[in-house]
Amino acid sequence: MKLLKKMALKITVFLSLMLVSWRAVADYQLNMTSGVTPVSHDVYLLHMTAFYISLVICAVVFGVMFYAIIMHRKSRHPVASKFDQHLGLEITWAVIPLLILIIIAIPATMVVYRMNDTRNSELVVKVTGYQWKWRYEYLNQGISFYSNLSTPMNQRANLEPKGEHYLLEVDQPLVIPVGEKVRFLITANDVIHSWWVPAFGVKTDAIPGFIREAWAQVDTVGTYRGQCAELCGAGHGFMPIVVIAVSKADFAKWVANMTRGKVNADTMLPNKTWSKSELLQKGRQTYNQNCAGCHQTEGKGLPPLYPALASSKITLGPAVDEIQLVLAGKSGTAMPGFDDQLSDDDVASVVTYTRNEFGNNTHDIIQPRQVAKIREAAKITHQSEQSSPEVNV
Ligand SMILES: [Cu+2]
Repeated sequence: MKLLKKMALKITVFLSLMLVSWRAVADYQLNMTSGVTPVSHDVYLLHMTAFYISLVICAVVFGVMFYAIIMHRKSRHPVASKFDQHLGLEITWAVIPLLILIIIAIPATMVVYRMNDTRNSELVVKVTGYQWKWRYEYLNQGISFYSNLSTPMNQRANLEPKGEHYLLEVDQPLVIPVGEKVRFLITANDVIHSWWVPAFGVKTDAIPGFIREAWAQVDTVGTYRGQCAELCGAGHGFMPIVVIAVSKADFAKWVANMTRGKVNADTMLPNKTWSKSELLQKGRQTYNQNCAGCHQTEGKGLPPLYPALASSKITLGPAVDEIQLVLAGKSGTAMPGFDDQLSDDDVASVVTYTRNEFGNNTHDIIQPRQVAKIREAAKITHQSEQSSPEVNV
């Protein structure tokens, strides 16, 4: 009686634990989602078809196996039959898998074909992977921008609680209209990255020197998140993708705003004189987005690969040298040139920041127009270098 009671208690505890954990499990989804584009729906259907075929194979194979184990056990069949070389059986078990493979291969080929069919697209976006950010260029609208991780440094350093979209949020998301076929031209500037948005069924390697294509036609307005899916260096986990799908009318408004914003930025900002605190504030932001991945938040770097900026020859030496280094990079090292990634005010603020932070108290203030001058001078030198062979001829 005591034993029975003990057993009943154990079973009750086990069942209630199962109930609790089942609730926890219900929050997770094991299967793929069907996504929001024709390609992702196709991929999902293909996946489910292959899954059900596997289930049937599994049931048949295990059925035959257990039948043999039970019906031909030693107590029932002490002497095994000794036949071999059954031609009909050999042919059957070679042909059946072949047929199954063909049955799966036909829809799979059709899906791969459809995935790569980028004809008749209404919008073309070039996607370029950088260490560690994405650049989006709307080829016919003249819009181009970089999309940087926007999760605050304090969350990354475990000094603040992590937000809902930790490491899956950016300062400027890609915006596309719903119901239009958007063609993506995917490439990279430095190493191999991979542009992966699960809800679109798109995961395409971004390879320097190659342009690879993908497309999406989103049915539903919403925000879709993805990540770089190719191990691309120390900041691989810090280059998320955020795509916002909006109605066609909202997209037209967004394009108009972006184009207007660009005109303002190009014409207004270089004339402005920035205060030191403005520069430091913007500089901190620019630094955390572009530099902290290698040189670290505290400017200590990760020597010898990523040098420290605290009390370094660069941040304490002439400001012109530092600006030139930021713009042009340093060949043979991991330092890329930021000439086409950072605006004049970005460079001015980040250089001001690095020369006044990390114990580098140079009191230097760099204005965007100084950067513009250095940039212009570098362009002229570059052009004359390029044109000199023609002069010699
Ligand atoms: Cu990457």
